[in-house]
Amino acid sequence: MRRLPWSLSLSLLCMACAPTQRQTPDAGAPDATPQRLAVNIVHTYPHDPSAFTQGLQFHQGQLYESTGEKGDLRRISLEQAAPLWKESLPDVFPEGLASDGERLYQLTWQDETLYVWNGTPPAREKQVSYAGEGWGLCYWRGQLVRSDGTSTLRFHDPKDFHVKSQVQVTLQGVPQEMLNELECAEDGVYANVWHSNTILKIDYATGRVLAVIDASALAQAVRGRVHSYEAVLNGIALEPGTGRLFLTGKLWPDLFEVTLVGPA
Ligand code: DDQ
Ligand code: CA
Repeated sequence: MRRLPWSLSLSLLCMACAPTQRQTPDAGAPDATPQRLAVNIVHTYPHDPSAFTQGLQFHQGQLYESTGEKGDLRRISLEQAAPLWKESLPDVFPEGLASDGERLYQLTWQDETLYVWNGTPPAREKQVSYAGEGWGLCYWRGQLVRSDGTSTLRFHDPKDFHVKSQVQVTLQGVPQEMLNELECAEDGVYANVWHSNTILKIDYATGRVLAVIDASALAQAVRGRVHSYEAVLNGIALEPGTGRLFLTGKLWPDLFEVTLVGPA
């Protein structure tokens, strides 16, 4: 049997593995103007001011947090700042956190390792390696959505974490970078923009920004009580069933329940 040239066999192999770059179907057409929203604080709850929040996620009726730097996975509550349970991950820098209802998935920043947790309390089931940085993570319709600090969102298969497709996030045609913590909602994915008070709501299919949310009221509320340049808005969790929206920040003493409101 004649062997295929090396480069051809490689490209045939990779037809199955290369992620699909989604194209905006009507690229070139002017984007619809995104909604402009702001946050309204409904309740203020305690948050551990030493928690370098990288992921906030409801899982099986409980609230979990992934903390970075010398990080951990922890179960938290609205009643007290101290975690109810935690397991340290001393050798990595943990990042985004997602739940598929059964398992928790936790990214790491530059360690190229995904931790998969299972059971109550969560126990480490396996580690999967991936290429690139890990910033935010959320789960939507059988896929894990990952941000990595660029304007690209990648859609991973939860089984082996291979990238199935990707989309570029744009606001009226302009790529939006520094997308950090994510939260998957039915009608779009919320993303914190690192070192800003802005949360974007993004269309899964086209990457277009549907809404620009001004969360500066939260930074205002913690002003004078945070003491690090890195103490920025990060942490978005939607409570399944109630739809309550919770936001916090790295090293922030408060965790907020908010509603989104239109411009005054
Ligand atoms: N990332 O979350 C944007 C992905 C990474 C943030 C790293 C921030 C610097 C870490 C230094 C810790 C100082 C408190
Ligand atoms: Ca989240």
